[in-house]
Amino acid sequence: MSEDSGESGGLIGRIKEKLIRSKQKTAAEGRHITGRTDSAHARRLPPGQNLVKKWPVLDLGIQPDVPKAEWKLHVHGLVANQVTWSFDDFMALPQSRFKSDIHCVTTWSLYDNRWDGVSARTIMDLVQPSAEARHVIFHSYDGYTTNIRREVFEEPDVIVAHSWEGKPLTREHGGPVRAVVPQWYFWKSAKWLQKIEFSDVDKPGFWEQNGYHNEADPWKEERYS
Ligand SMILES: Nc1nc2c(c(=O)[nH]1)N[C@H]1C(S)=C(S)[C@@H](COP(=O)(O)O)O[C@H]1N2
Ligand SMILES: [Mo]
Repeated sequence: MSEDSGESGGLIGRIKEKLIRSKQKTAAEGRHITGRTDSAHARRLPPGQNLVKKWPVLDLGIQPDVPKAEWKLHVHGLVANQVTWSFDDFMALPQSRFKSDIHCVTTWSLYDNRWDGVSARTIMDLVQPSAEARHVIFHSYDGYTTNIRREVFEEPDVIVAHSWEGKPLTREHGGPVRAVVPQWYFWKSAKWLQKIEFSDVDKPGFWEQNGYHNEADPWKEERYS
């Protein structure tokens, strides 16, 4: 049989299959949908995620109670200016307000979270990490750790937050202060933040050592390693 015989295994059959696949892809991406909400949704909700309206709580079973008067944030490692901020010091730093979506690896997403705090860029300006500091490690009061690359920390919407929706972060959600890394799955957003370490070597954190991906891009579904 010649290639272009038209039977399903032939050239035309394969072209048809290719066309169908490309149509399915277009449909999945919602490219030709004129209803704006649907296509916006397709671009906003990463694969495998489901929208929730209420914010779930996830932790390792410990929710450390750190009173604001005792809370301190230590920024250290490969930086020109190592700092330790009390809660009052932290509140006196230049403040930022960002709105972002949460995507948790357990498949829930929550849109439009308004965060107040100090942006990662402000922190970098103050502590001046050295060029060799390619990695940022968060250390928390419950012993939790998580790691991101410096470029991820440098994204303009990364914030060390003390408030959510205009109210102080509750203890269950990581108050007094937590990290928020909106572009990554939410396990990278350390609650009850105690230390930010700038390092020349990567240090996989709690979940990264326990089967999660070292990166956490929800658009690439970097869930488990
Ligand atoms: N310190 C600390 N930070 C943490 C965790 C934790 O157990 N301890 N859990 C992570 C995980 S897996 C998720 S999904 C989010 C959950 O944040 P939430 O409870 O505010 O929704 O926090 C992340 N940050
Ligand atoms: Mo999670």
